[in-house]
Amino acid sequence: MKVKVQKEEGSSHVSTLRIMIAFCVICLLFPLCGSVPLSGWIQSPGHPLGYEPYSNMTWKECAPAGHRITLTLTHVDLEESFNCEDDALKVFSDEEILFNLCARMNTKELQTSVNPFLHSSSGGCLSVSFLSDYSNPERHTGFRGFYTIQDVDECQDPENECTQLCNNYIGGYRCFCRPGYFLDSNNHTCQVSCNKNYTGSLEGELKSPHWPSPYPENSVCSYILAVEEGLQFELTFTGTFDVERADNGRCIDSLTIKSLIGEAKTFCGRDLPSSFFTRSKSVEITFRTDHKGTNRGFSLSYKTKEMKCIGPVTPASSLMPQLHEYPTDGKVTVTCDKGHELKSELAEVKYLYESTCQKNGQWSPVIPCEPVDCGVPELSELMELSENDPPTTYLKQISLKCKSKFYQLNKNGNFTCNAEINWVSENGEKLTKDFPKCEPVCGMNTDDSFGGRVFGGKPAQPGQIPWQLLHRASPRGGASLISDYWALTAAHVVDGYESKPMSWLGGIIDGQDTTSINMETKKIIIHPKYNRVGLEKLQTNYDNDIALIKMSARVPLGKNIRPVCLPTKTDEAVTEGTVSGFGGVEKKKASRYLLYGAVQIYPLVECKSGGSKVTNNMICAGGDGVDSCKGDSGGPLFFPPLGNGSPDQTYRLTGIVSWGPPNCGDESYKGYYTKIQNYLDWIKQTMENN
Ligand SMILES: *[C@@H]1O[C@H](CO)[C@@H](O)[C@H](O)[C@H]1NC(C)=O
Ligand SMILES: *[C@@H]1O[C@H](CO)[C@@H](O)[C@H](O)[C@H]1NC(C)=O
Ligand SMILES: *[C@@H]1O[C@H](CO)[C@@H](O)[C@H](O)[C@H]1NC(C)=O
Ligand SMILES: *[C@@H]1O[C@H](CO)[C@@H](O)[C@H](O)[C@H]1NC(C)=O
Ligand SMILES: [Ca+2]
Ligand SMILES: [Ca+2]
Ligand SMILES: [Ca+2]
Repeated sequence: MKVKVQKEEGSSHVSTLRIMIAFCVICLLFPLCGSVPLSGWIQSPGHPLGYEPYSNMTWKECAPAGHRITLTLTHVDLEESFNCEDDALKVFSDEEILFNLCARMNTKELQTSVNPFLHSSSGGCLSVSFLSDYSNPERHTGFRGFYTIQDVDECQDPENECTQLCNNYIGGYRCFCRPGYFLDSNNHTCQVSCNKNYTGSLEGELKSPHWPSPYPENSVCSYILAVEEGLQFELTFTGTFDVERADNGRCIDSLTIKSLIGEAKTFCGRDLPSSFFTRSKSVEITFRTDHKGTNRGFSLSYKTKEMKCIGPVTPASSLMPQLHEYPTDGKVTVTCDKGHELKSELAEVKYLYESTCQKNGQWSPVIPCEPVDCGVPELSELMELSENDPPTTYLKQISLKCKSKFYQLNKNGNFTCNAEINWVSENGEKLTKDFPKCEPVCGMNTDDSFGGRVFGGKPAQPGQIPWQLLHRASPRGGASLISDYWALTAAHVVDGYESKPMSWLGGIIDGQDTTSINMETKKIIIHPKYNRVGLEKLQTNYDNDIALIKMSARVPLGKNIRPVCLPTKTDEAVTEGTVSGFGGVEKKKASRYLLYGAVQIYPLVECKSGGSKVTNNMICAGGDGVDSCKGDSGGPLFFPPLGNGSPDQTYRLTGIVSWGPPNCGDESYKGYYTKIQNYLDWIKQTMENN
């Protein structure tokens, strides 16, 4: 089917006539009537007799720029169906559906709820589609309506608002301004002409437009003050100052004063700004206003003054002499503040130079005083900075920590960069490669599920006695790790090995474990008073049965291998402890597994079984079927008994398994241990010197 447009076709309906008259009046009012197809009728095929099944009619019209199309339906009578699925009249504006109509609609209904919405956008298109299905149970007349193309009154549209006055015309609109204003290049905003160039003027007054009446909206006024070199301006605000400001203090309108040097100053509100010197031979004053408000503006007077310089020449410095202002050609000595220095090669001395006040009010030369930089310190392999890439200049703080949780710093790890370019602690100690130190955390095990005393020889769990070391080959013996390099053992275990490297195992509870940590000795130092007896000096009476072992490499501390603490000289004598080792059980020579047991410690006088060999350098202990045997020698006797240690009560080495009567475990016999407390100085000195 074709688009069907009929012009000025007569109709008998009275209401249609009324609408037509209205349409003709519209037509008369607009002179464009003749040039574009301004109006016309559209109707369904066969109207008013009735439409056929399978009718299909479409119509589309587009408006020129600044116009829109309005459609007025005078008559709608279509077969009624749910959602107008059978026969339908659809109206679209720019491809978007406005209405989907069917059934019979009276004129009132059309005029109130349909026609007011049937129009295109400005410059847009309106289209109609009419479709009927295969059957018509009754005769229906179809639809009829007329369209007009009209100018859009943009002055009514808030989005196109002109800031002052608006004039609508056919095909467009124009903004215009009240007298005294001009239209901005955006064609909508009205502005005042208020720029002024006062170059060469030595004094005068400067006011906002219309002052003291309210200043105009939407204005940007730029004033220029400029004089010759060697002079500056003094600006003094006079009378009322009233520039619109929001409640939150933000400037809605603003007065901005920008000199050649320094930051621009911006003023608003009602407080009269105090007078000031521009420190510059020229200034640009900008006054900006928004689209509303009735504030009164500003008035200021300007005068020229001789140029002066002011301090500081550069941040973090002081001047000699110290004055409020300095005349041109005046000289000052600039001294950098503590912790700051001159990085420039121009400076002969590292922290002071002379500067001269120039005619332009600026100092020359200006060399910045920069904070000294301590740099990233060199640290031991066990230590690191708490932060990556921390700032390292004057007064900045760095924080050190140990990389491994099995170590701890022996001093506070906070250091500050001082003026002498050193990292120093709160107490003034200098940071060096050897200070502070990461020291192994001693006397801690991984025995957290354990509590209470333990009796009898029981196998140890991994990490339960992490300081226990084993020499598996002959002579089988034990030792106790006391740092990440040193271990303590009995002298008789290592006698004869001082010049041969020995191989010790750590982190081990099963003597056949092949995954244990293997340590080679670098030095074995037997106590100088270790008592060898007999002609060939092949025997010993076990006095001073103690030796220090230094490993050839740092022991890799971890969960299962950690040092035990040493006692202090003031520790009270203990009456109980735990002894451990891979020594004999019952009649066997050696145990495959690390065993431990609780022992009672007795006063020496009660240990008569030891006979004449017993000295004050020994501790005697034993109990409830637990004793140290051959093969345990060199191993630890420690306190508190295993299971009772905590961060507040760390495990301390009380004794070294030394000797005992041949039948170990015998109730009446005791074991003898080297008393660590008697050797603390020797241990400390030997470790320091080797
Ligand atoms: C109506 O006619 C138009 C072309 O005149 C066609 O594109 C459209 O598919 C037709 N619609 C139906 C339902 O026949
Ligand atoms: C303002 O109007 C002029 C002509 O009246 C036109 O040339 C110009 O493009 C318009 N400017 C804007 C921003 O619309
Ligand atoms: C102001 O006027 C002076 C001369 O009177 C001129 O050199 C200068 O360029 C002008 N400044 C501006 C911004 O128009
Ligand atoms: C070290 O400095 C950090 C912050 O850098 C602080 O949290 C900590 O308390 C300081 N430690 C000491 C012991 O002063
Ligand atoms: Ca039908
Ligand atoms: Ca218009
Ligand atoms: Ca305003």
